[in-house]
Amino acid sequence: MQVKTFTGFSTQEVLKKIKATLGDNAVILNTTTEMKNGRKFYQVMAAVDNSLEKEEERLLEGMEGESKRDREERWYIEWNHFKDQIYSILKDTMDLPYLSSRQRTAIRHLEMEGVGEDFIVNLLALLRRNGASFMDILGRMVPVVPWGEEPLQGRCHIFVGPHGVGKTSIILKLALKYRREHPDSRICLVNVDNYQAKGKMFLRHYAELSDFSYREVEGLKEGAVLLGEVGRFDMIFVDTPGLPKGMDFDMWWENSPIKLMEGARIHLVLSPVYSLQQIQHYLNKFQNESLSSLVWTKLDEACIYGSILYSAFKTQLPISLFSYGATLKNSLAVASRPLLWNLIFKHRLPSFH
Ligand SMILES: Nc1nc2c(ncn2[C@@H]2O[C@H](COP(=O)(O)OP(=O)(O)OP(=O)(O)O)[C@@H](O)[C@H]2O)c(=O)[nH]1
Ligand SMILES: [Mg+2]
Repeated sequence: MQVKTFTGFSTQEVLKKIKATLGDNAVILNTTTEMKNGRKFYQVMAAVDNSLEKEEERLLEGMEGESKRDREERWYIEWNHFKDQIYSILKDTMDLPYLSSRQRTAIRHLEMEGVGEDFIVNLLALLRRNGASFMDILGRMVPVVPWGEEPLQGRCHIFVGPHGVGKTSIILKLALKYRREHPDSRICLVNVDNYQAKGKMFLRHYAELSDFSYREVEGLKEGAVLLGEVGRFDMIFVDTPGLPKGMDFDMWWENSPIKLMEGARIHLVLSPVYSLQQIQHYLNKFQNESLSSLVWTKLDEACIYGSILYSAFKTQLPISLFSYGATLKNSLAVASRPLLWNLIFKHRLPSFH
């Protein structure tokens, strides 16, 4: 804090001096007056707290020193805002007499579900160009492949996604489902989540309870052992960690000991409880050409579901599974178009079927 006393024959004169010396953020601490040569003479004690300015400076310096990654992330968010505004203007200027009133209602509903402006603009453009029905066009924009069907078939399935989205839960639900459908099958649960002891214990505990094989892979050595064992199992489910800030899936995958598992299907687990902006961030973070499908969890906790359509449309990855409960029983559904449309247009969870 810098404190100074200023003097003058009028308050205006003194305030001017204070402003010139201490700036706009100065505060008056004390004022006294006395008579000098028959005129009122003012003495004003003022102060300014420089620590705030210094903090601001530090922050600005920090921004200048921000990493290329952070800058790119900021640029990406700004670009997305900008794009949304362009789409919104585009949509408003589109001539829409070719839409029936039912189609208009459906589009309004999709907007409220939060499918995103570019989804709506693309839908409108396709409706204008094609004579096909509304649901056909929507279906073509959003790929769905039920879990277990080609091209998602395979012996090894890896689940990736943000912290706490439900990766471990999905694996346990799928392993139990597979066991029910194939009672003599040999199932192996693999943990590559070497960041969190809690998730590891959870998976190992259930593997023991349900008589599944269990492996932990921390480095290349365990990875190579697992590769040698693949043929021993009918189904292998691999649990991975949520990735820390600054690490993209690409980077993690390149150094991952399970990268060499041939024909493994990688599924990105997301939830509609995240905002569309958060979903866009995760789609960016986990973007990888090896991804096979999108798995959606916590449907029971979400209030809108537009991000499910948005993500499938943007990535053209099929939706494969739905999870709609925290319990392991009766909370998993293989994705299908009827389930998806019921969820989007009627907010009906798969459990109602
Ligand atoms: N309501 C609801 N809760 C769920 C669902 N799936 C998972 N959960 C809960 O979400 C929490 C996190 O689930 P996990 O399976 O541990 O998530 P994860 O992605 O493995 O988490 P990390 O390993 O910490 O990254 C747990 O309390 C689960 O019971 C779901 O579909 N609905
Ligand atoms: Mg986990």
